[in-house]
Parts: sequence; structure tokens; C-alpha cells
Amino acid sequence: MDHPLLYGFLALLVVGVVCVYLALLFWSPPPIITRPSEKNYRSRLSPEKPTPLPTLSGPSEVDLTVVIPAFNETSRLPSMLSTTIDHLTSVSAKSKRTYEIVVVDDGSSDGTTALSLKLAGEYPGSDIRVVTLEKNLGKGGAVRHGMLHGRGKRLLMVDADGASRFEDLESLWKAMDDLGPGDAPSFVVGSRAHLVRTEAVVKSLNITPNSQRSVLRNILMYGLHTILRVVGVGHVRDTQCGFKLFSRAAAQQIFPAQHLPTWIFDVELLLLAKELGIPVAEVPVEWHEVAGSKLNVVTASLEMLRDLLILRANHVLGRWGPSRSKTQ
Ligand SMILES: Nc1nc2c(ncn2[C@@H]2O[C@H](COP(=O)(O)OP(=O)(O)O)[C@@H](O)[C@H]2O)c(=O)[nH]1
Ligand SMILES: *[C@@H]1O[C@H](CO)[C@@H](O)[C@H](O)[C@H]1NC(C)=O
Ligand SMILES: [Mg+2]
Repeated sequence: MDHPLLYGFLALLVVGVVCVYLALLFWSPPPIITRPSEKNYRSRLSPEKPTPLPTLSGPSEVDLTVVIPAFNETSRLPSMLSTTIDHLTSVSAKSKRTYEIVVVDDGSSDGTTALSLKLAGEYPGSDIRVVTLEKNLGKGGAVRHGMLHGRGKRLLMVDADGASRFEDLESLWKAMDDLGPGDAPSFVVGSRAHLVRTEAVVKSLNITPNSQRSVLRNILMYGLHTILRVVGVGHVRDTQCGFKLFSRAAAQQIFPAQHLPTWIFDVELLLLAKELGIPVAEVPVEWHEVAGSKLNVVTASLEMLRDLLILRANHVLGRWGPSRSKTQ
């Protein structure tokens, strides 16, 4: 007698599961495509004629690759590049560390590529490569692209706005030395967790029109980190810091498996590292917000929430993850 009810319930359940799965397929970002022109770079030595980019699967040729994602960054990039190169040249004078800088223009419309090439000409001692994405991908897509074409034994991602203190690279470098031998996979992330609850937060609670954005940001960031615990990267205190160092072996395993081109890609990188058993260290870094962020906190938060759910669901269902991408 209760059979019809049971069948009805089962049918509903099946329909529900199918709907959730279809929603996931619908919302999941399509595979990141690379256009032929994006497999080339330009530089001081060849500013007009594009040169083919090397690939991450090849051998390393320099000690460090610095990947700078840049979207409409003509006003913030020059000073950031200048402090970056100051530090890198002083280190290479002392310890012979070689480096390259890869600026990935994320489909800017303000002439970021032209400016980067002009700056490359002003620093003849530095190997600066400029890659131009035809369409805006998002920060995650730009970082991934730069990483997949880096030549470094170690690869650093850093924001174009100069929010991080570039000298802190040395703390990350040292932490990576401590994680294991040079050719092993390892991953060191900069962290601003030590800045929270101290001055930055006290200041932001003193609400003035100027600081409202930081209050909102802090609340949303707190919410984000609560969700991150559910997603499985709660062990990392600051997932979103734009200052992260990868050993080449770690980058080779992580970046080909990255699917998200959007803001939350940092979480995907950490989740992949966890699934791959790659050791991760967190190192405190200095940080000062730089005006001119093009991130809309509210829409970006909603987008992050959506992408976190998509990320988790795809990993739970085995659609995304390290092992699948190896066979691709
Ligand atoms: N806003 C934005 N930034 C991008 C994009 N693609 C790459 N980026 C780079 O991502 C980095 C962080 O951007 P920023 O606007 O400073 O964001 P915030 O520091 O999180 O407020 C910068 O180097 C941007 O140039 C994009 O599509 N949008
Ligand atoms: C990028 O810069 C161009 C030129 O200044 C401007 O027209 C465009 O709206 C900017 N895009 C964004 C998303 O800020
Ligand atoms: Mg910034």
C-alpha cells in the first residue's frame, strides 16, 4: 500500500539529483582555452615580433619566474615593477639568483601591454616577457597562463598593484628551503592573517566614509573563511593573498589541473595541493591596500560563493581534481 508513495519519493529524489547535476554542469566554467597568439610573448629584444613561449613541462632555465597578472594596470604597474626589479637585482648581485618576469596582460583595454613593453626597454638588465591575452579571463586565468609558460625553478605570483612588500619574497624563499629538497613539490603562501584583529581591523571599525569598504571587506572575508573550512582548506588562514611561491614540480602538478579563472582560484590551488599531498607553508607578509582595485566587493563575493560551491561539487564528484587532468 505504501509502494506508490515510496516510488513517488524515489522519483522525486532522482529528479532532484539530476537537477543539481545539470545545474552544476551549467554553472561550471568551460575549459580555459588558449588562443594561438597567446602562446607567444614579446620583450625588449623583440617588441614587435612575437616569440613562442616555453612550457612549464620543460626544464627550468632560471632560478625564479615572477608572474604578474595585469588588468588595466597602466597606473599601478610602473612603481610595482620598479620595486620588484630593485629587489631582484640586489639579490642576484649577492647570490647570483637568475630571474625572469612574465607580465600577463589579462585583456586590458588601457594599453597595459604597450606600457609593459616600454618598461621592459627601461630595464635592460631584466628579462621581462609580456604575454597578451586576447580576452579578459580573470585573475586566476591570467596567473595560470603565466605559470604554464614559466622557466623558473621556483615560480612566484604577485599582484600588479604592489600591495605586497616584494622583499618578503625572501621569507617565502627560506620557508621553501625548509620544506624540502629543491626539486620536490612545495608551495609557500604569503599570509595577512597576522594583520587581522590588530591595527587594520581596529581602524576599519572606526567607521568613516572612507573605511566603509574595508569594514564590508572584513565582514565578507570572515564569511568567506567560515565557508572555506567547509570546503576543506580551513587549515590555511589566508587563502586570498596574492603572493604565492611554487616549486617547479608543484606548479607542474597544480596549474594544468586548475579550472577556475575567477577570483576563487587560490582556493582551488590550495585544494589541489592538499589532494596531491604537496606540503604547504604559510608565511606572514606585509600588505598595504593600494587604491584603484577594480574588484567590486559585493559581486565578487557572490561570484566567489558560487565558485566555491562549484569547486567543491566538482571535486566531490571527481569531475575535477589532480588525477583526471594528468590523463588529459
Ligand atoms: N580586478 C581584476 N584584476 C585582475 C583581473 N585579471 C588580472 N587581475 C590582476 O589581479 C591582481 C589583483 O587585482 P586588484 O584589483 O588589486 O584586486 P584586490 O587586490 O583583490 O583588490 C592585479 O594584479 C590585477 O591586475 C581581472 O579580470 N580583474
Ligand atoms: C580599462 O581601461 C579602459 C581605458 O581606460 C576603460 O575604457 C575600461 O572601462 C577599463 N576597464 C575596466 C574594467 O576598468
Ligand atoms: Mg590589490
